[in-house]
Amino acid sequence: MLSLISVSRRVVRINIPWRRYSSGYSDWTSLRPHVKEFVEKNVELCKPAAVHVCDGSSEENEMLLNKLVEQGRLTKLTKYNNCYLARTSPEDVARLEERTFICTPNERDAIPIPKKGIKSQLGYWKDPDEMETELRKKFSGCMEGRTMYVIPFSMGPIDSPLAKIGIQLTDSEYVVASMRIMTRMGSDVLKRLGEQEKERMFTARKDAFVRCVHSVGYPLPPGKKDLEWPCNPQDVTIAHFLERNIIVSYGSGYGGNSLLGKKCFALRIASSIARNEGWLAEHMLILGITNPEGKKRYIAAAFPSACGKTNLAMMKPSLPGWKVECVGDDIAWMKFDSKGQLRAINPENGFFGVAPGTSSSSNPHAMDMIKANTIFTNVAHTSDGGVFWEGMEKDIDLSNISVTSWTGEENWTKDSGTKAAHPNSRFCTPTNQCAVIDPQWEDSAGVPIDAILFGGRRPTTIPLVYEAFNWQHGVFMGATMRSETTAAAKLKKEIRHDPFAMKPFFGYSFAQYLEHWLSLENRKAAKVPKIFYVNWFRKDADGNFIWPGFGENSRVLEWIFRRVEGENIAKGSALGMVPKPNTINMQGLGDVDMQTLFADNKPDLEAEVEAIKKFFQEQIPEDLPKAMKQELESLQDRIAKLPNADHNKQ
Ligand code: OXD
Ligand code: MN
Repeated sequence: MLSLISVSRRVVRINIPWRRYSSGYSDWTSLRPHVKEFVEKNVELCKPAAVHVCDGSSEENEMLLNKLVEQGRLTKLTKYNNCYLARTSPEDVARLEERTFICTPNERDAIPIPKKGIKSQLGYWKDPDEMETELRKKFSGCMEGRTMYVIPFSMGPIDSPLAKIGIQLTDSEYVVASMRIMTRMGSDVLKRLGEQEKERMFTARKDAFVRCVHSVGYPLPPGKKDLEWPCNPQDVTIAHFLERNIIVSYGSGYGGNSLLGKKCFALRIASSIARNEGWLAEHMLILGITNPEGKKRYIAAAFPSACGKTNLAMMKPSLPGWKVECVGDDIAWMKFDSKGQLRAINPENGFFGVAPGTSSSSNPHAMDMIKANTIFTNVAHTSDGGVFWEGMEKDIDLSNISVTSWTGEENWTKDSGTKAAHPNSRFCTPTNQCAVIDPQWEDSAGVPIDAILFGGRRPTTIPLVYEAFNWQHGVFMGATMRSETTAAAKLKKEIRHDPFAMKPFFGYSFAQYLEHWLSLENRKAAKVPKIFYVNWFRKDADGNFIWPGFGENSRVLEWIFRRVEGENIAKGSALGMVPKPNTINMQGLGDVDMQTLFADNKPDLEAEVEAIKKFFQEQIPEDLPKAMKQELESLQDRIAKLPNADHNKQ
């Protein structure tokens, strides 16, 4: 077994260059024995020049930020309070799905085996032993000349029974500073780990933390010059060892590949743990919605990237008297409580939001919250010490200031023919800075979930909103989610399958994932929530969005709220239950072509069924649950019964 991921009990005596720093748990002697062993083994392999155990203090954070500024990796943004800008290598700007692997002895447990000759769209598998051998080579001496940081972190409020602890080793100060925003990080987590061990003394494994190892993959032997943004783009590998709860990431400093608490732990590893323990780890925002009478409900919603999840999570409702509050914008961990109520926590402690498109009109709360304690990455820099990106044109007067683009192009203008900010540029901001953060967002029991929304970017075919007939149909709706890629992601727009918005984040086979979702309905006393599908992006014949979106989406949330309350305002259609005429509140909203917004276009729906059929046949030819085949057949039958012209007029 390789030292990188070994959990053997052998104690290795090596001379560790522990860097004593500040107070608390930065003293390595206080580490729990199995944490110490995990660190020691990786020190032996990676050979860092120093080791620093992070205590999470503000002094430590300041020290790291100063170091990053001195290295030229962060620029202080003088216009705001304690904000910084990072510019990565242009080769290290996004998640790399094709370099991200689920490692299980049996391929079928990681991804459904596709039809012969077809490439799986549902993840990448590698044999764990082969992957270990590959990683051992990469990690051998990879931290030479650098400090290894030991980051104890909790996904979820530290005292929550739903929370899970991880320990990440990294050689990137940017990662430490970002993990401090995105997770609960530091000495308190090590303390909690110790308590858990005492609690679990006779019942469970003692080493109950997820092991995360990250390196930028650019060692610094004596005499070698560092890079402005160290990384190793040719060699990026991100591996998840499901059976041992281990994540290893090499070669990239970009957040999606290096902040291992987020997609790697809270989605991939957690979804697999959740399946084994009977809960759900999902790519979903969580919001609380309160009606004018003061009644509150919570909703979880899954949308593929670039569908406005963060905007919806913090939306300012246009409907008078309604309030939306944010619990989280990206990930939900959900579990049925003893009364059968589904409860959710947001395992994160920060927002890692896409900057372009965020503006005072699309997300005013986000624009306010990012003015303090934020690390921006790959946005443009203004000469007055601020930031700029595509979409901010109305928020900032550029007439007297100059803009330096994310690549360092000075005096950038909209006529430069380049982007000011990278399309995947980000803000990384503490959650509690959001003005509409929900008062219960850190409730250790989680908030009660009464509705689950799926959605996508669909210019045709899919109505503004529809509801599942039942749980099985709702699971089918999640399984068949499709969304248009944005121009930012690809030049040619296409509609891609993205089941449950989890395509890049499944921690285990999608076929088994479906079985797990289907089984929840049969759990003892479980009250499964209602499931809905929304589409803000339907276009008219001229290519214009029909629905105004943003704050006006509160009208759709109102309809969903009323359905949860049991109001008789839905009627059957081919896809599911749609609003009865005039049950969506249109007061104060000008003319909207509701007829086109809800039109069942038979040829489009037939094409949809064909696309789903092909997806199932090619991607999950052997392991698709029977219930999904039944749902597809029923959908096909309902569509066949539609008249040949537009029907279902509002
Ligand atoms: C994200 C994503 O970064 O879904 O949240 O891509
Ligand atoms: Mn996401």
